[in-house]
Amino acid sequence: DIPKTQKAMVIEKTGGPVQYKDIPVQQPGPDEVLINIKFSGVCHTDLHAVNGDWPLATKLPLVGGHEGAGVVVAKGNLVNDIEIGDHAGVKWINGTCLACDFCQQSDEPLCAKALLSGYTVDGTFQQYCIAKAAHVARLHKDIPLDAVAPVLCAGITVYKGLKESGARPGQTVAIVGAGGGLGSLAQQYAKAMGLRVIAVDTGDEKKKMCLEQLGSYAFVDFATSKNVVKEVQEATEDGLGPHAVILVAVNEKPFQQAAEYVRPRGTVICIGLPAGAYLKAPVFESVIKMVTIKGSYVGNRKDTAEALDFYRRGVINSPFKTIGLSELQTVYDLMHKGAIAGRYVVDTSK
Ligand code: 8ID
Ligand code: ZN
Repeated sequence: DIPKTQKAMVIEKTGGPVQYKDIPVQQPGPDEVLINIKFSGVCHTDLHAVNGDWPLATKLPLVGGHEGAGVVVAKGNLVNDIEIGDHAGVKWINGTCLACDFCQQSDEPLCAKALLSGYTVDGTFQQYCIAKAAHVARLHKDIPLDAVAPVLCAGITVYKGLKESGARPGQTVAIVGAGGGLGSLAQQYAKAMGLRVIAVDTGDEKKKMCLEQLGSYAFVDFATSKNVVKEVQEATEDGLGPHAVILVAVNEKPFQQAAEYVRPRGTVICIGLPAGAYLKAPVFESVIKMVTIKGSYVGNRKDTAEALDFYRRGVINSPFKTIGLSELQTVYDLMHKGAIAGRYVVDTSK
């Protein structure tokens, strides 16, 4: 039975606070499903949304969250390829037009009419969330709903970023921001894809996690290193630098360093979205090293299915901690301080 009201974390205005509230459960439209969210990951994007960090307004009031895993409990009359009782995931791309130039070429994240979960439409920090059936992630019933939640944004995004980098098995990739949510999953995906990983982040807890749990062979501490560029290059076998750099830090500095330490012919993939940040690279080195610098934005439906398939095969084991939905602010406070190794997942029943 679907209740009339539910628990949710809501912000009334940009800047917060985020409040635990009873709000109505919505009905899905003809092409939508209603999902009983059991667990949701907390992405730094959710904190950017609260803080109004980006030049794109959120809806208000807003229910954030876009890494939600749960069970389909209702569907519109046009939905015939997902059933009530199926397990499903709500991701950042809540829906797209499916008809524009970009959607036709499976670049759905580039659709001008894309609905964004927990940003332009209400997201997964509630017990019942709506998404377009076409975009809902299909989850096998043997997948645990808590552990898979972070895959629904962090996993898809870093998997796509690694593909966009063009790095091939045996090559080396630097993951910058390795100790956070995206970074920890990036190490696991990179390893599963046959890449060798240099982790860049700070602190002993993250260092230990990267080297002992996530499979990186080197760790560069950006806060204590005297020369990050040199250290990253020296961590590669021939000293020429990593073939690819995946930037998932929430800080402008590494976006201005990566082109310096990436290998000639190498690729810098920008994923992190620090407020007001600019890319900067020396023209001389970028030219004579033939460096590629590009952005990568979540993933399409196929990337989603592929990233989930890696997870289901048991090759993605990234640490997460679970906390009640009502304690979301605690997660934001830790995240703001850079004090989270891995990902937090909220349990919507608490
Ligand atoms: O599609 C996309 N492009 C996409 C998808 C999802 C998330 C982009 N994002 C963006 C988020 O909005 C956010 O800006 O990716 C960024 C990272 O999200 P996250 O992994 O959820 O954030 P986190 O868990 O807070 O991890 C950030 C890590 O960066 C480290 C921190 O120590 C933390 O571990 N870091 C920082 I801050 N400065 C660093 C530096 N100079 C650094 N690591 C290395 N060098
Ligand atoms: Zn996210």
